[in-house]
Amino acid sequence: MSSWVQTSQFLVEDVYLRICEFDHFHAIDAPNAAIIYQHANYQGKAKTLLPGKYDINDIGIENDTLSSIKVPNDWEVTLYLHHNFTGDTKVFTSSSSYVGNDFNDQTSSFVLED
Ligand SMILES: [Ca+2]
Repeated sequence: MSSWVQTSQFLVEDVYLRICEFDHFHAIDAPNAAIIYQHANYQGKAKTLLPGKYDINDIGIENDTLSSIKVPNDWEVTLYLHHNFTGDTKVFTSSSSYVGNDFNDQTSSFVLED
């Protein structure tokens, strides 16, 4: 916490999260954030998220609707079929315009690692 750089980064993330909270429908591209989408091909409701662990119930997206994801290069996304990071998983290391028949409209929690 002693360096200016760290403090600055926290401020940027705080402002950024406020923007995301405000705009659920038109999520913004950012170099260090992921975007999850309600429909395939990056369509429908969207939510921009920083790295972290998310349960669908906590982020204002309906359960079992996620269909596509945009992530920066080298990120790892793990989708879980059920809440609380349980059930079958599927891992992505790049953006996916369709998460596949096995996970379409079935994700209930997920982890974003940068
Ligand atoms: Ca969907």
